[in-house]
This record gives sequence, structure tokens and C-alpha cells, in this order.
Amino acid sequence: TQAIDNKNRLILGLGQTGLSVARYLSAQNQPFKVMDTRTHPPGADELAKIDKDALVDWNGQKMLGYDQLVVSPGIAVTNPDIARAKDFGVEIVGDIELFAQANTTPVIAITGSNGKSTVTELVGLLLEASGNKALVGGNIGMPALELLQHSEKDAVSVLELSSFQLETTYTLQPAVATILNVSEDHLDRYADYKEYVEAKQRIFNHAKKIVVNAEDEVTQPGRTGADVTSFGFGSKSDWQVDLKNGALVGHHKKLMSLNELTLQGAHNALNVAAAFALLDAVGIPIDEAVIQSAKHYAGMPHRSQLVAVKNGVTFINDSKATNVGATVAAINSFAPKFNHKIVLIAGGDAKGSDLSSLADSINKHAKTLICFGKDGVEIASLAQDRSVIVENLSQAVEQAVASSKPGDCVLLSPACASWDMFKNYIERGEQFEQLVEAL
Ligand code: UMA
Ligand code: ADP
Repeated sequence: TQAIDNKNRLILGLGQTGLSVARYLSAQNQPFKVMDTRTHPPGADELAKIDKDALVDWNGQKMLGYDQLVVSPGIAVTNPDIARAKDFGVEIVGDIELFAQANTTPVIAITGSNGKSTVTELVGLLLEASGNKALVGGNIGMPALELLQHSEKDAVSVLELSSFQLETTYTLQPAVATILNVSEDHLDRYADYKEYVEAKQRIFNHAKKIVVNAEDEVTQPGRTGADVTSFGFGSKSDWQVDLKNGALVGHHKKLMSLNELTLQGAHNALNVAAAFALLDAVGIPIDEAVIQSAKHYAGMPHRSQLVAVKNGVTFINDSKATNVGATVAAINSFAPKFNHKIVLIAGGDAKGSDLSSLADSINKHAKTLICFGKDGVEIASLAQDRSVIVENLSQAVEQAVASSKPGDCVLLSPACASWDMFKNYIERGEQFEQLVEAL
């Protein structure tokens, strides 16, 4: 990676992102300090190995003395100290902007409310199946700056980007970019839905090519003249999930039957179509090796994953469904297979989202609704005739067993973040799996 300017930088946040920025700047002998609002930020010990004096107390006044603030995605740029520094003329960027300034590889950039990690991981696997080197990172968990170390000739970078990361990114020029879908999320960080959509749309700013969801208008770029291809359920899409004929179709040619996919659900078939569209956009043929690899992809843990079948009841862990869109997709996908006998476990912190759009799917496809957590009562109120409120996940599983019959499906798909009761969605999903295994 090339040397960068000698700006006086302040890293805000010392989680994974902040630490990756510190490592990156330190490797290039660039000066920096770090602030975090937490007394014991997670990266403190690692940072001390790089520079024991780098971490300083959070201080809004001192922020004004830096050239640039490198803000972690977990901190809102509307934070009053950051907003004041910006007004004062201090540059505000994120780790993805630093990545963009140094990167020399073609970038496949992926955002959306749901399916980002699945599509990002899948694109990485498909690139490898086609004989290319893939560097996979961003919001999926590997900070983007860490990829620069590994970049070699002919590598392709695949970045999952959150709306928070996109807010502080200005010069990224993806070879291809996509917004997979948009539904309400993170409204605790945005003034309104429009602002959330605008953050996502930033991914298209300098994209050479664009992949859109034909059935979701807000995934389509505002600007005209862009090189656009589409995926979707309808026959007008370039990459089509044809549910009627059970086929995945690329440019009017059948590529495979949908039942050959290991991934579950129509929403996941769309994810495969999106992945094919992204590969095609960077000139990679969707050949037999790529198609085979897609068929075998089983998806990521905690996302619509089969846990066990106990006494004829199927248990599915979809703990990663942290917003309404993901839960609606899961209910609608699994309902036909289980004859509309879904026992849904939902609840947690809804992050300010309007939960009412869950009502339709629940009323059509769920026989019982078991709710818990901060916003559990509100979810229960959407279908009072069939809802039960419980205290915790253990009681929820107990109740689910009592409410289900052979052939039914117990689906943990909370439509909410887990923070009110768990460390994260992983802990919630693991606890669910343990409770089910113990039955
Ligand atoms: N925090 C403070 N004070 C600070 C800094 C952070 O309280 O000074 C809190 C934040 O509010 C947040 C937590 O600490 O609750 C973590 O924030 P962070 O910015 O330090 O996060 P990182 O560890 O750097 O992880 C981030 C992404 N996290 C967020 O955007 C919240 C990770 O995505 C990502 O994998 C990682 O960078 C590498 O790129 C996680 C995530 O939850 C999976 N993303 C959100 C989502 O997918 O919904 C957007
Ligand atoms: P993200 O990284 O955007 O959070 P994930 O791939 O981790 O996406 O999946 C998160 C949740 O969204 C899971 O519950 C998953 O089953 C669901 N999901 C995956 N793809 C889609 C899609 N295309 N539409 C709606 N929901 C989806």
C-alpha cells in the first residue's frame, strides 16, 4: 500500500474498525490519536501494543485541533462533538474512505437492508470457484483496511457496506455496486426513512456499473445514464428467480432449478441471482463451476438455518433477522412448506422501526406468535388472537413446544436487535439452538 499524507488524524471509536485504522496508519508511520466514549474500549489492549500513548480521553474541544476525524460506524456523525468539528472545517471520513484512497483492486460493493452478508460471502466463494482471488471484508466482520495487506495482482475486493460506513465514504469507485433491497432499519440513527435510503444510495456515486432489484424502486439509482442490470422475480429482470417454473434464469437462459439450491427460501434465491449479476458485471462468466458452487452454498449461521426436527416439529434459527424485512421474508418463504403452520418467536429492540408491516405475514401464516423483549408487547399486539408474551427465550421455546404439532415450524426470527437481552444476535441464536437441542 502506498504512503499517505501526513495529516494529523484522530480515530474515533476503538472497536474492530478503530483498531484496523490504527494498525494501518501505524504501518505507514502516520501520526494519530484515538478517542472512545467507553472507559474500556474493546481494542485498548491491542492498541497499547502499537502505541501506549495513542488512546486519549474523549474531548470535543480537542477534536478541533485535528485535520481529520476517522469515525467508526458505531458512532453517529451527528454526535454534537463531531458535528461541531465538521463545522469548524475538520475533515470527517470513515475507514472505507481510507481504503478507497489506497485500494488498487476492482471492488464489488454490496449494501441493502437484508442479505448483505449472504451475498458478500457468496460472491467471494463464486469468485474463487471461477479461479479468481477474492478479498472479502467490510461490515461482514473483516475491516476493509485489513484487506489492503493481502491485495495482489488480479485480486477482486468484495465489500459489504453498511449505511453507516457509506455516510463517511466519498471517493470509492466500485467496479459494480448494488443495493439488494431496502426496508426500515436503524431509525434510531436516522431522522427518517428517507435519510436512511440516501445513505444507502451513496454506494452508487462513482460506481462504474450498478445492479438493482427490479421490484424495489429505492434500490435503483437516482442518476440517469448509469450502466444498470437487474435481478428479481419478474420476467423483465436480467437475472430472474422464476418461481412459477422453479428456475433461475440469466438473460433468458435457464441456469438451474431452484430446488437444486442448498439455500432455503425465495429471498435466498434472489440473493443468488444478485450474486450472479455482480459477477457478470465484472466480466466473470456464470459457467458450470460457478453454478455448482452456488448450488452447494449453505448460507451463514443464524440466517434461516435448520436447527433440528424434534417430534416432527422443524426448528429454524433466523436470529440474524434484526428488522421487519428479514422476518417477513422468512415467514413468507417457509409458510408454503409448512402449510402456514408457523410458530413465530419474535421480539427484542425494534430500533424505532414501524412494526405494523409484520401483521400481514403473521396473520396469514403464523398459527402462534410468541413475543419477548423490549418491544415484544408491541409485536404481540399485531395479532392478539394468537399471541403469547413470555419473559425470556427459554420460556419462548417451552411455549413453542406446547403450541406446536408434528409438521409445524418453530421459527426464531425476531424482527428486532438483540441488545436488550443478549450480547448480540449470535448469542441469541446459540441460546436458541442449545434450548432446542436439549428438548
Ligand atoms: N461505541 C461506543 N463508543 C465509541 C465507539 C463505539 O459506545 O466511542 C459503541 C457503538 O455504539 C457500537 C459498538 O460500540 O454499539 C461498536 O461500534 P464500533 O464502531 O466500534 O464497531 P466495530 O467494532 O468497529 O465494528 C464495525 C461494525 N459495527 C457497527 O457498525 C456497529 C461491524 O458491523 C463491522 O463488522 C466492523 O465494523 C468491521 O467493518 C457489525 C454491525 O452490527 C456486524 N453492523 C451493523 C449492522 O449490520 O446492522 C451496521
Ligand atoms: P445483512 O448482512 O444485510 O444483515 P444477512 O445475509 O446477514 O444480511 O441476513 C440477515 C437476515 O436477513 C437473515 O434473517 C436472513 O435470513 C434475511 N435475508 C437474507 N437475504 C434476504 C433478502 N434478500 N431479503 C430479505 N431478507 C433476507
